[in-house]
Amino acid sequence: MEEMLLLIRDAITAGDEDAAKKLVGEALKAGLEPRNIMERAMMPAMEDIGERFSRNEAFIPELIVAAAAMQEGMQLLKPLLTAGEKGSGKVVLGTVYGDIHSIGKNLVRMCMEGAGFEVIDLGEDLKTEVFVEAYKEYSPDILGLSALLSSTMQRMKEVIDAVRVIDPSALIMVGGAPVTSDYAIEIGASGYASNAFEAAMNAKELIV
Ligand code: B12
Repeated sequence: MEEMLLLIRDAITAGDEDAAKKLVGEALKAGLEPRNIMERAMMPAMEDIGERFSRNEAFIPELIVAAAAMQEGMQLLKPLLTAGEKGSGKVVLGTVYGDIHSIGKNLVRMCMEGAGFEVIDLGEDLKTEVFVEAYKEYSPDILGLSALLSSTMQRMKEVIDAVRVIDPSALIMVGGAPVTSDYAIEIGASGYASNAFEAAMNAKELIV
């Protein structure tokens, strides 16, 4: 089992989409839990490649192929993660302006759907006005903002302030690698989570 997780991790870091898909399929057949595969093989792979990138040992093309291999593996987990109960509430989700990182946000969507939320995924690189318009249009129970860059995470405060003008009690959750719970409190967010599974749990707690 441990070896299988290591192979998945290596396939993703190497950006081998076919191997990633095949190995995730095999791991599921062997009875490994989707959450285990995600937390112990796929996410560590992205951390590895990110660290190598920081040390100038990996470059953008490697990040791109690793991300593609990760998405390929996620496709197999999606039906399992999203096959949950229904009727928890409505979530509007998106990545803030200037930020095109989508993997974490997509994972949050899957886990929230698995927890029974209807999720409207607005996509990535969204201007503050897009969040405000979507909030008016969908009246979600929760608005979720994702940011992966220390430069773009500051946009989250801008979105929170703009949405609170139209709804002072709006429930807004924030997340993404550079975001901390202290930062979430500082910018006035209603909730935070460091991973997608926790995001779904915290979302449920927020709306009870
Ligand atoms: C893959 C990747 C890319 C891919 C993205 C592909 C895609 N479709 O997403 C590409 C190649 C496009 C990319 C580009 C860039 N990247 Co990049 N990238 C990464 C990498 C390696 C992995 C990110 C990832 O997918 N992680 C896996 C997911 C599962 O984790 P996650 O995103 O953190 O999400 C989890 C939680 O944070 C949380 N969460 C996320 N969102 C939300 C939202 C809510 C509401 C909640 C509650 C929770 C939550 O739940 C998620 C699931 O568990 C990271 C390194 C790293 N360790 O993060 C660098 C990293 C984020 N990138 C970085 C940089 C610098 C860039 C570039 C500027 C590089 C460049 N010079 O062009 C560009 C910027 C592009 C842009 N404008 O956005 C830096 C950021 C440094 C910083 N602090 O600002 C990092 C940290 C790499 C590094 N170590 O230097 N990148």
